[in-house]
Amino acid sequence: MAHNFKSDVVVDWCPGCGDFGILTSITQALTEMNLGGEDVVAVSGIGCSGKTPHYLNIAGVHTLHGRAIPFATGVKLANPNLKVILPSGDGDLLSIGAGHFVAEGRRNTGLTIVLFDNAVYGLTKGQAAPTMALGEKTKSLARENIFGKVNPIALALSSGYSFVARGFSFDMKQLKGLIKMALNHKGSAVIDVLQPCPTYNDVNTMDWYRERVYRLEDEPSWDPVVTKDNADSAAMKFQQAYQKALEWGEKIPTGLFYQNKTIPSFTERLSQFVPNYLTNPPATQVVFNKDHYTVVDPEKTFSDKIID
Ligand SMILES: Cc1ncc(C[n+]2csc(CCOP(=O)(O)OP(=O)(O)O)c2C)c(N)n1
Ligand code: SF4
Repeated sequence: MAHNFKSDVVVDWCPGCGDFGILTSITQALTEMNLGGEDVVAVSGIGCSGKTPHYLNIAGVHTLHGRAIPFATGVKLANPNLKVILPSGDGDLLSIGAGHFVAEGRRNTGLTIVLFDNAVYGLTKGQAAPTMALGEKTKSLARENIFGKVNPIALALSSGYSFVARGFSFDMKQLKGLIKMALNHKGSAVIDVLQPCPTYNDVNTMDWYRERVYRLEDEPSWDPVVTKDNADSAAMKFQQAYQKALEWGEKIPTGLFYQNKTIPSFTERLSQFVPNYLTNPPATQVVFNKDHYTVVDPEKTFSDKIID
């Protein structure tokens, strides 16, 4: 029977939370891709969203607040054959983890970041997250938000991510498709997922989003993918994506904003300097024999670096 990726852990999110749609989209995407439990690792930070690895029947790490990206980078570099997915919050990835978020765009390691964007810090009772608009007043704030808003799509594009998309947690068909595309993309991917937090955010509700979101793929001329054959158009496609990133209000675009298939991934760049790295990565090497003695020989590994 195909792996369905659902764990037995009881899900304790509030009724109506957008997290449910994201979790279902992830499990459906992994199932339809015919992956096994040993092919994927989930890494999250702390938050309601950060609980997602517990609800997936795969290896996962619920790591520190803001540190999902560095942890996931280690997993991917140790074994580039793994698909590494980061289901984590807007606070986690864009506030305390913002420096790592930018660095990951520059590296293009091959992570699939699923950004749970509810505009609040859900787990700590609804403070304004970096994606909340300036002047917004939710029921969990004593006064209107006095911070400016980070635009996750514009930030991801400017940081160099080679796959940038937006989903909506109540459009699981589109979201599932975007997750599959992101997991098949060799560089790093960000999917900003708009999701209601009915407990603390009474402004950006399910209906608020439903009235505004539209799919980019429904626009006949929309073509956001840069391939070797059309590499010259990369700048034009980037600008078109950036313009769409600024569209927010009466109409909010969802779908694939930009994908550049011509940028080498970090693991490919590393392999130029480390022979056999991609075919024999560190996490798949035999490190001890049947008697449990180490077979690692540092002198052999580093022989060319040893100064007599
Ligand atoms: C270093 C550190 N600072 C602060 C916290 C407290 N904290 C826990 S979760 C959280 C915010 C979670 O918000 P978000 O990432 O948006 O996830 P959500 O709960 O909305 O899914 C904060 C500030 C912490 N655990 N560790
Ligand atoms: S607090 Fe908000 S984000 Fe957290 S589980 Fe409840 S509805 Fe979802």
